[in-house]
Amino acid sequence: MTDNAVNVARLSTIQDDFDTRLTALLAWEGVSDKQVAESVEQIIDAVRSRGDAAVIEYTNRLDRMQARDMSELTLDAARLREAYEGLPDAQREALAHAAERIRLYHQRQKPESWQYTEADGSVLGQKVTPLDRAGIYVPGGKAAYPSSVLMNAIPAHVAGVHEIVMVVPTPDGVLNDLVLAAAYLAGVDYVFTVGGAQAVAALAYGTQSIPRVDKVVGPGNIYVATAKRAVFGQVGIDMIAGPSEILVVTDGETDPEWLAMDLFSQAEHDEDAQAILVGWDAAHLDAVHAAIERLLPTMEREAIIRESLASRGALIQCRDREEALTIINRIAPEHLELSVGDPEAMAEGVRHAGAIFMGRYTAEALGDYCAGPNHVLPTSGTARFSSPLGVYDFQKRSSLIHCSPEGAATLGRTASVLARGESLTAHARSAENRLGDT
Ligand code: HSO
Ligand code: ZN
Repeated sequence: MTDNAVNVARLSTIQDDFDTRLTALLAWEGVSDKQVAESVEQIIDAVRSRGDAAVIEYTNRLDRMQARDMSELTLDAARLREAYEGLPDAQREALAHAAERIRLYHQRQKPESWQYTEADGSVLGQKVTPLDRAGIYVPGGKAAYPSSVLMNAIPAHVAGVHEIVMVVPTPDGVLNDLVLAAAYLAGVDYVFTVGGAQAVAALAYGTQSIPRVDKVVGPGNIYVATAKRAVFGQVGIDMIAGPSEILVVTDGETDPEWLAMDLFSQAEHDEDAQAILVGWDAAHLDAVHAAIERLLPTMEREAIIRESLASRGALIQCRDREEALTIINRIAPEHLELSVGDPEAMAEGVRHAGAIFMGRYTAEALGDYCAGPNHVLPTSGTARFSSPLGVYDFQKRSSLIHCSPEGAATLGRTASVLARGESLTAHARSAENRLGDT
């Protein structure tokens, strides 16, 4: 190997220490920095007690701005439309195409209210209601993704959320027109150019200018993630996302260069991103490894990809597709690419994955932008118990109970016995009042 050789772990399931090595590779420290937690706490307290003034101070200091009041940190609907209309045609059309597909997909997710009537005329049901207000955090700087604006705001809009408030830091006052255009397309109502823990605190508690929301969603750096965790309970949050991940399964028949680039596509997000390939054809894994070596020097984000592959990447050789399935379910990846000839058959065995990309033509990158499904997905193995961001995250359910006189009598007898068993006499008598003559 030359000095420049790509360092990516080669594992095989026949190694005695395979399990230990896989566990080490998957280990990920969540948000747990004491100093960060302390300064976030301070920021939240300041915003709670001093509102706009504290938001302006932190924004001026941390984002090098000179705002005197919140109006200078507020963008109106006209500014968003202007950003959209000013885009080069190709970008405007691509953004609109993506938004349209994401909207169509999410419309299918809309859960309906339901109810049923029992024999005695009592009615039971469930009523679905959108949140009044949702807050969407959009990172600035290197992770400013217009596609993420669409993925966060469109489900909220489809859910029927009354007001969508977006916050986005603009260090040095630099606005990203693609982000603003995406906000326009997605139906965002207000945009404030603030970020960090101060923006999350403002959304959670409200200030004189920033309306208090019911749920805060969207990715962010460690300060944002820590702040979201801290305000959880005061408001809802979507999730605390870890670095992006992809697990690609190959049957040995996909072009090795396609697979190398699919791995790069997640690795280029950041040094902590995780790209893993699993296959049962050893010669093919060698071919992908060679393709990685060949293509990496051509990548703009070569250094990030190189570091991501070296620290968290792997090419895993397994015995057969059964064993590949065991590995998939063990990892519970954010993105799973089944680059095989019969993805439907294989997908039947997949129990844990944020999103499943089926077949050789379905590059994960298509899902990141415009296939339609959401790209906000459970990471770090949390696909074991959670799901992609969706319309249901912006709605909640209320139970409905409407007793007929007969129903009140039947239920009253049962409730009375149970209430007396709990020594709660008012409960019992409240139920007994409605027993009627029956
Ligand atoms: N793969 C990222 C989303 C993204 N990719 C945005 C490109 N832009 C997390 O799912
Ligand atoms: Zn991506």
